[in-house]
Amino acid sequence: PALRDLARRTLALSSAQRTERRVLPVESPPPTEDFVPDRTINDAQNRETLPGRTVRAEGDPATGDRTVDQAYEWLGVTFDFFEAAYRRNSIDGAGLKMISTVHYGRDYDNAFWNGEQMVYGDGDGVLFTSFTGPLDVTGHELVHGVTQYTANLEYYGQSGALNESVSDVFGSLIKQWHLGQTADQADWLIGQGLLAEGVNGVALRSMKEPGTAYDDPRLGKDPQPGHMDDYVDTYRDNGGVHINSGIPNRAFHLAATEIGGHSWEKAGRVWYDTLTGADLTPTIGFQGFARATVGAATRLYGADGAETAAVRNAWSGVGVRV
Ligand code: ASN
Ligand code: ZN
Repeated sequence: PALRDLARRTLALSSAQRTERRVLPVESPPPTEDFVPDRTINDAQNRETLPGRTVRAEGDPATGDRTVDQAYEWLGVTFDFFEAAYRRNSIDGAGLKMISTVHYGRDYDNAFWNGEQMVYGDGDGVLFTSFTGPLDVTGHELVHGVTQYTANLEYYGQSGALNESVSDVFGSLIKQWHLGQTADQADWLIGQGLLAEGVNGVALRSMKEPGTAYDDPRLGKDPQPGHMDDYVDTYRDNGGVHINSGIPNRAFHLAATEIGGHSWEKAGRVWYDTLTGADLTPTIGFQGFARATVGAATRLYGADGAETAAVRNAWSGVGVRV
C-alpha cells in the first residue's frame, strides 16, 4: 500500500507539471538557444611557430598573464556581440572554435588572421604596445574570419580594401556595443591605445577622418584617403588594402551618423546583410559593394526609407556613385 501511495503522489505531481507545461509555451516567448563560445588561447613563447602551447581553454580560470586573459576576454565580447546583434554563432555561423596565439615572435608589431586563427604580437614597446590590448583589434582580426566564411573578398585592390574595411567596421561596432555608445558618442578610431607613449598619434586608423590617426617621424603619416578623389594607386600593401579602406570606412561612418542611435542596429545590419548576402562576388569593387548596401537597406527599410537615403548619401559623400 505504501508503494501504491507513492505512485499516486508521483502521478499527481506529474499531472500538475503537465498542466503547467501546457500553459507556459503559450504565455512566454519561444525559448532562444544561447550560443556558447569555444575559445583556446595559445602561447607562442616569442617564437613564430603556430599554434604554440595551449595555456587557456574555454571555461579555464584566468592565467594571470594579462595578454592571455585579455585575448580570452575580447574573444568572448566579440562572440557575444555577433550573437546579440545578428544572431550569428561564431566566425562561421556554426559555432567555430576561436583559436588565438599570443606572444607571437619577439617585438612583433602586428596582429593577423591566418585563415584559421588569430595571432597577436606583443609590440616592440617603442612604437606599439601589445596587440591584445584594444578590443577593436581582436574584433578586426576575427572579422577577417567572418569575411572568409561569407563574402570571401579577395585580399587585393578594392575588394581587399573592402575586406579591410569590413573588419574595421565591425571591429568598431563591437567596441561601441561593449561601451553602449551611440554613433555620435563613438571615437571611430581603430586601435586606440595601441601606439606606444611618445608616438605622435591616437590610433592606427580613423573611420571618421581617415588620414589623421598618426603623423610620426618613425611611422610616417597615416596614408588613408577618405574620398575617391584621393584614391591611392599602389602595388604595395596588396594594392593598398589598408590605405583605400579609408574610403568605405568613412562611408560607413557617414551612414551611421546620419541614421543615428546605436550603429550596430541599423547601419551595421545593412553592412552585415551585405557581407553575408548573395549580392557580392569575391572581386567586387567599391561601386558594386555600395550598390549592394543600398539593396540591403532597401530590403530592410524600403526604397524611400530614411536609412536607405543615408546609405546613398554616405557613398556619394566619399565619391562612389551608386
Ligand atoms: N593587422 C593586419 C590586418 O589584419 C595584418 C595584415 O596585414 N594582414 O589587416
Ligand atoms: Zn585586417
